[in-house]
Amino acid sequence: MPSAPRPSPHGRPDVLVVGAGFAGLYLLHRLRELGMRALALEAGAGIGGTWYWNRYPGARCDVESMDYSYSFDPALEQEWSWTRRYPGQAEILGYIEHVADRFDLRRDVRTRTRAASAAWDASDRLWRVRTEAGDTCAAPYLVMATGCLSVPKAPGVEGLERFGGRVFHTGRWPHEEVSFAGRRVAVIGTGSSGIQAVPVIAEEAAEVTVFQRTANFSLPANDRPLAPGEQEALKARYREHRAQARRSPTGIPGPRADRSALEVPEAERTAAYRHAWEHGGLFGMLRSYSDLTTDADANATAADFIRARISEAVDDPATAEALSPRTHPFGTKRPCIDSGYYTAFNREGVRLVDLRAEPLAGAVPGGVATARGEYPADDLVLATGYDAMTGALTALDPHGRDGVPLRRAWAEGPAAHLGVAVAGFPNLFTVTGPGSPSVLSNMVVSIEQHVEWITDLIAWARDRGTGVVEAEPAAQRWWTDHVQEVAAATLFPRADSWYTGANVPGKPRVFLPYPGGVDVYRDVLEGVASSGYEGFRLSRA
Ligand code: NA7
Repeated sequence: MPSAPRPSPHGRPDVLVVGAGFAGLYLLHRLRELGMRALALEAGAGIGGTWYWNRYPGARCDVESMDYSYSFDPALEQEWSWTRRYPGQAEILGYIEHVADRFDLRRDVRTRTRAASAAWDASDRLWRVRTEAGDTCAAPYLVMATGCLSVPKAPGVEGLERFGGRVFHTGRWPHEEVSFAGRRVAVIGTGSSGIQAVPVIAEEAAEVTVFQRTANFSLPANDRPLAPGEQEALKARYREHRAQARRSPTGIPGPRADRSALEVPEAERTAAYRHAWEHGGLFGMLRSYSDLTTDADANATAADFIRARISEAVDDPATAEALSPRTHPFGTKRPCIDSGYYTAFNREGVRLVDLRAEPLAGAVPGGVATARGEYPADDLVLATGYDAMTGALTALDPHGRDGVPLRRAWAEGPAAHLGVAVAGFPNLFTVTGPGSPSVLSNMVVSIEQHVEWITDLIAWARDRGTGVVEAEPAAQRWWTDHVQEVAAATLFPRADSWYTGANVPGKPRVFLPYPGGVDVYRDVLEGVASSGYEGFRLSRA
């Protein structure tokens, strides 16, 4: 029996990590603790992942700062201070950089290094990764910490090369200050990025024209500076709060609704929605009743409430109606939280173009054209979204056992056992991969869980036989079917969303995240680990 891989005396890492955001950095820390050498390859010129790239005006997390942070080190969470209820991009990036320095992680990160291809070498039991610059590196284990929303989808806007003005993608925003003073700005896309950016751009620009294909549900963020004493009070019970987060459905502690929206009198229901609207952020409203994501009639009560608030906020009734979502149930496309989105349309110079009434023709010299005419613009902001959850994995397209590429294995849709490993791809792991709660949860909670679980599995495999571990096809089928069954019992499949791959032409339509809840999922993963990793097999190569 060949022996298990051990740390190479020549400096070869035990684990190659792709990505140095929240997931990649914690992997480096955890692997070091387990006595393994790890190297992270990071395409960006700096660390931070999502929060390195997304510098668009108004970029802010939709999970509260004291929840959207690492919990693995009690001293870290006590010494760091947040300034606002919802952290902005710069503050989150500053936090990530602090963590990297505090735990001396940068020495194991190679920035400006994009992994271009990866292949499993069965004879040496190594993943061989080639970078875009042509270097190669190898390690027994490869962990994809590439994020769920990191590869912009092709914008699908004709004629960009003819536009002639400045073109920005929200997810690839320049590092230098971008001024819109006195300029006419066209924004295409009304997901979170567009909805966060529009009010901030509108404060500065001469004109903003927002091109909306699908009206989206957006709730007030109710963002504010943290009040004196508020942070200290939570820090005093932070451990308990973190434990509750891990055992909650979304990774954010909070009350669990146990009543149907249809069970309560209308006045009581409206009061509950109003409370959530005025205080709650994204999850407050979704948590008001137990059946908002499973019962269309219950959902309609929340959707009606939000549409009524849009009518109140927007002066022009035709604009208010165009902004009112009617194509999908509330929550089935990622709802947004905003700071002044709807009221931005009351400003002079801000207008909405409803692409359902006048389809987009594309960019033209000096503007954007629809079926009805041309709208002049100096700058074009593409807030058109991502090839979510699988984009970064299929972009690298690792070749597994017998040289089978991941894209071929996933031709009918992604299949990943428990969202962490893929049958036929030994020693390859995905942090917050398809089939895990990921984007339906507080990402940091889910990232920490995956990093801990995956590194434990690697350590377990390393100490046994050849050190090669792989998901079993039957177990993977069971889990992938289970994810789809759970999704089918919800309203999620009723929307054309990036949760289902519907935003990328040609992408197989499969519900990508696991909607069963962080708490349920944690029980499953703990059960698998304590059974000696049932559903995984150790193999010769
Ligand atoms: P999203 O949520 O995918 O939003 C993209 C938006 O861009 C959405 O409104 C799309 O309309 C629109 N879009 C995309 N392509 C086009 C074209 N070709 N023409 C017109 N409109 C288009 O991405 P975000 O970056 O806003 O947010 C991503 C996530 O990051 C967010 O949910 C948070 O979790 C954080 P559609 O709805 O497809 O009709």
